[in-house]
Amino acid sequence: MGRTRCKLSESGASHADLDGDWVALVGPEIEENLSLRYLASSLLSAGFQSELLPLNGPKDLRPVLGALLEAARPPLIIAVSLSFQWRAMDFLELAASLREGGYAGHLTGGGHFGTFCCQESLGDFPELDSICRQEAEETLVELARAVKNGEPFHRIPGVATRRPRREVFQAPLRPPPEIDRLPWPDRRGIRQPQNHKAMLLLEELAVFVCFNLMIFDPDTTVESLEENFRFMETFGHVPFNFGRVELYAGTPLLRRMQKERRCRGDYMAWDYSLGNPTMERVFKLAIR
Ligand code: B12
Repeated sequence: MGRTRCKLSESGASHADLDGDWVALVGPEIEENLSLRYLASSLLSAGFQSELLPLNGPKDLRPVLGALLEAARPPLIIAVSLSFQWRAMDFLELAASLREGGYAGHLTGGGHFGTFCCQESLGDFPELDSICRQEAEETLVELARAVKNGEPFHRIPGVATRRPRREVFQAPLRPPPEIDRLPWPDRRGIRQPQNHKAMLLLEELAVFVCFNLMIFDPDTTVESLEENFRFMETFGHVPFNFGRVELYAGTPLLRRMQKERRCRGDYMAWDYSLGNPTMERVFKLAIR
């Protein structure tokens, strides 16, 4: 079969060279797939690299299949998005083709449709090893650990799988994770061109916006300031102001800055210097 190649890291830079165990996250990437990007950041914080492989329609099937079957190191887990019911057949077709092509690793799925139809999907598609039901940040990490260590995974909360006699077994669901405790979604591949494209799209749709740009923050660099300037120049007709990120009570940023001993003042008005001395001078010239 002649395969079109889909470069791994199509959606942006990969975290590393995928020399360790990695998880392939395959799903639609129309705009940004927040579901997969939350899963990617949780995997990374548990030590698993991942790749996001967009499968936006049948034309992506062959390139994605090629990238997965020809990867220098096969993924520990291939996780397919079963969020959208009307797209489920594309992803299940991918699962079947992966098995035909020789992928012998763990194949899981997840998302709204998978959650509610795990019984039927696992019954009808022997290619799937498991389905992660509902919010899956913790479930997928625990599944990856179990698969890596060759441990049983059928009792991991949230996992549905087939038992030896082929009946589907659903472990109890877990309570949804606390959003504040989850790592920020992985936004690799989202750069200035995507933000500019989003603005143009909004304008086409006659949606008018204004901005409060926090161009100075504890970690501002010359490059990040220049990037913000390019945005202001390109969209100068849009109303905006700009300022510095302040350290408000109760925020994770204040906690971090206190831990790093970078705060001055007291709880009524914390102050700080920007980490980059050049940027601190620019800030003083621009605002103070
Ligand atoms: C944002 C959104 C969109 C955005 C998606 C932007 C993007 N790129 O992410 C846009 C506007 C593009 C969109 C389009 C559509 N959407 Co929509 N969308 C949503 C919405 C409001 C939020 C989804 C979201 O990001 N949630 C936040 C993330 C973090 O949570 P999550 O998605 O639940 O993901 C968690 C778990 O479900 C699970 N999980 C999810 N995916 C996967 C994958 C794997 C491998 C694993 C292991 C786990 C897993 O783990 C995640 C982390 O905990 C939901 C409603 C909802 N409240 O969920 C509808 C929803 C998902 N959309 C729906 C529909 C129908 C559509 C459209 C078909 C509408 C249309 N007719 O065109 C299209 C389909 C587009 C396509 N893919 O082809 C339905 C799906 C119903 C179904 N089961 O099919 C929903 C549930 C709304 C509804 N009740 O009708 N949508």
